[in-house]
Amino acid sequence: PLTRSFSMTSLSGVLPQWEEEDLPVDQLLLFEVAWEVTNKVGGIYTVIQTKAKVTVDEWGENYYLMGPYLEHNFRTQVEACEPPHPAVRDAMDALIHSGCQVFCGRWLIEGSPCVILFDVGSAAWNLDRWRGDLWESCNIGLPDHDQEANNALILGSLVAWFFKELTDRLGDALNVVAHFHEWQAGVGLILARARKIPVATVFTTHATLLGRYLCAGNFDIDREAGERQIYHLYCLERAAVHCAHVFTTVSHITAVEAQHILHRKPDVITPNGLNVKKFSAMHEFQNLHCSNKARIQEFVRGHFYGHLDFNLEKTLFFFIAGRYEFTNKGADIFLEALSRLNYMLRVHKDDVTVVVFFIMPAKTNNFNVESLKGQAIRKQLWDTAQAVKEKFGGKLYEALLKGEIPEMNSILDRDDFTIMKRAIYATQRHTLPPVTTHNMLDDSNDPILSNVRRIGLFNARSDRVKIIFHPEFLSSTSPLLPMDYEEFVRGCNLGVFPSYYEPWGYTPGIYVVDRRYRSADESCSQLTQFMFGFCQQSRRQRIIQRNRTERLSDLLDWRFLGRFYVHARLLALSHAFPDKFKMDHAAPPKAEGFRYPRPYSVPPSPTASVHSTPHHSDVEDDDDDDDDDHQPYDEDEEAERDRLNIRGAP
Ligand code: G6P
Ligand code: 1S3
Repeated sequence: PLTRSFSMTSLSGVLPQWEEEDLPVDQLLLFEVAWEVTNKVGGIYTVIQTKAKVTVDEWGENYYLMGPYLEHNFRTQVEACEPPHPAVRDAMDALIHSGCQVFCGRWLIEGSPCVILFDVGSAAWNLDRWRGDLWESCNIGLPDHDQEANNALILGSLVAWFFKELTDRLGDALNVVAHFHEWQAGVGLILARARKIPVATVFTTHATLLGRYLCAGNFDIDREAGERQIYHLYCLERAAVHCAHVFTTVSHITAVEAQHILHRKPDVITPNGLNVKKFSAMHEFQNLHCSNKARIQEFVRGHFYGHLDFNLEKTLFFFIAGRYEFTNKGADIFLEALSRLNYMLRVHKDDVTVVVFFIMPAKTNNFNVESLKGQAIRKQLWDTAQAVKEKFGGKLYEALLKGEIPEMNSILDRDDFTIMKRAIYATQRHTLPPVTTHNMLDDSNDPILSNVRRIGLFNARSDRVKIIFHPEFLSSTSPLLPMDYEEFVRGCNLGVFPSYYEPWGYTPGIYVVDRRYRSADESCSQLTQFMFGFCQQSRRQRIIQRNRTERLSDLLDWRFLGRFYVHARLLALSHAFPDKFKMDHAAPPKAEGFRYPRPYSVPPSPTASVHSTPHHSDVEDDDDDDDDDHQPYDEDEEAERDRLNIRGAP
């Protein structure tokens, strides 16, 4: 038998060391199943997409992701190919020969993992039969009208069928680990277990259904689920949790919630990581901030055409992004705090302007004309400026060749002035710059727009806080704001995530708004103070804060956090195939001993910066000489330090 053992030691000042034997991946196939594979809906997409690289590094061609086939996603994100493993190909073919559409390809992300995608629509004719199968196996009945539940059933039935075909072909040659994320993928797990298909199963819940609905309080969970008409979904979720060999959640707080709501204590906590890109010097990502901010500024120039009476050099970009759950994600208190911030900035006659982006997908009917027109006008002004510059430059050059300094007033003729005047006239507008970039399908009931109307933040000239609601996830191919989310985040100054319900926030917590022991109003005041304080920082102080934030990124690196997944898989194997896989120490690895890392390349920050919360000094600075918070701040040195910062040599 193969015996795996884990032990952890933590060394002061470094990541915990974890000695482990590698899994015998050549004797295994790993499948991860999720509704968000190649399909961005919320945070699970980020988990799966960023984790792919470390998982492929470990598992190579024996790793597959599975999810729904959506034509647009496949066309834009996947390169079709044959599955590398013959048994996987044969299992896929078995489904295809029975009339189902199954696709395989390389997902074009870092690591290029193989994906197997199931066309749910092509198998919908089986729905009645599969509803019956589900009832037979676990007495969960799904109502006809619930499209989401039916899609989950079809995907799950296809996945379980696939595993049956696969394991029949593999025999004892290879063992299969199947990791399912969230209830939408859970049906596959329930059916696989009910049919005694020999796969080791892991189920991860990223957020419980009822948690999303309820957020807090004591309640009768069955009654609540029934009243909200999600009882059947709750049953699917709970069944998947209890069928899994190993159950995991993404944070301790969600583990507590799962214990109460789903009645199983998670075996392992699998915190979410990121595929952290290491920079050899601080100025690299500072420069990235600068170049990406310039792209956001370009967009803002177009969006606010005719109203650009604010100084873009003194404009800060804030954002909130994620699944459109207005209250859970804290968009409600964010808007309220922005309204208060607007008032404070106006009263203090501050010359700072804050442009705030809400990136939350809602139902839309494409971009609106006014937003597209703004970018077209900006482009026209740019082209005009370039044309005049060319002409001016050409004439100047000719004159200099003749040894003359031309008469500057006559170097451009009347036509040039006409072209420029017409370009300026085109920037006249009789409406305020739009709050939303798209045509909303339900404009009047949309929670963000309704609240914007209530607080009156309509992008008026006098407002110091401007709002842009982009109700679609960002994409580098957008004709409006062609940027990836990662680039956009880099270009912004502050992300604001004041969630009320959040199993795992992908943010390092520079300011922490307390939402647990305070009223919504108190949290809102706290958030307003944080944002107002941020607006009062100098550029230099923001640069220091960015340096510090970047240092925290090691906390979220999959190279460290991926180990919890390794542990969960091994635990599942030891439960499913106890004769073959044994674990010496069943205790999961701990993250104790993690210290905020301080790369050698980081010089002591020379300048004062505003404290973040919680105060970092206990944790970060106790044995380091970076006592910059206590240094006097010298405004005169700021420009020079900026210059040095660009060169990366302070
Ligand atoms: C980076 C660049 C600096 C730039 C600064 C702007 O640090 O290296 O050249 O001045 O970003 O920061 P801000 O917080 O004003 O966007
Ligand atoms: C959930 O997705 P969400 O954005 O709806 O899962 C994410 C990944 O585990 C998690 O980060 C987030 O808190 C949850 O909310």
